[in-house]
Amino acid sequence: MPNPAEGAPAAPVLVLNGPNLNLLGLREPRIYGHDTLADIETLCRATAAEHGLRADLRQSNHEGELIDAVHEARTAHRGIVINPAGYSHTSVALRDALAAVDLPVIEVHLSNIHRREEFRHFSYVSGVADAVICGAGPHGYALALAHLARLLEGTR
Ligand code: CA2
Repeated sequence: MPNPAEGAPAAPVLVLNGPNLNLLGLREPRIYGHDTLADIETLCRATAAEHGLRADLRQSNHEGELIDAVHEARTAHRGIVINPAGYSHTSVALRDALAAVDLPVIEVHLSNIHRREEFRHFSYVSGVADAVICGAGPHGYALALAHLARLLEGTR
């Protein structure tokens, strides 16, 4: 039963996944492993709960929808964990949106983008992220949520 003395529950955090991540577990297991996006979302919900957070999960294949989700997070969320996928390497617009929202942002990549093709080594998002985690597979999302929880400690 909610305790009225504690006020409204704290806003959730947003876990945002970019293009093609809906195919996880179905193709390219050598690079991205066997876990599906649903598996990762389950992990995120559980990890968020362990840290006293609630996670909202979203995935889109469309740059504008990702940007809209970031804008909505301004008022609806306390922080963002984002795997921008291919847009990491191309999207000034997504970077601008993340820079504009004034929320903690953790960037996650399943693979180690620095051990892959040269065009993946640069991410527009990294320069506006509080932390960047790559190469840890799905566990990277758990690390990101744990770090976000630390950043949010004492805030509501
Ligand atoms: O390692 C990551 O998490 C990436 O963000 C994944 C992106 C890639 O463009 C980035 O360079 C690194 C690609 C996501 C596509 O995921 C697929 C999953 C299964 C089959 C095909 C693509």
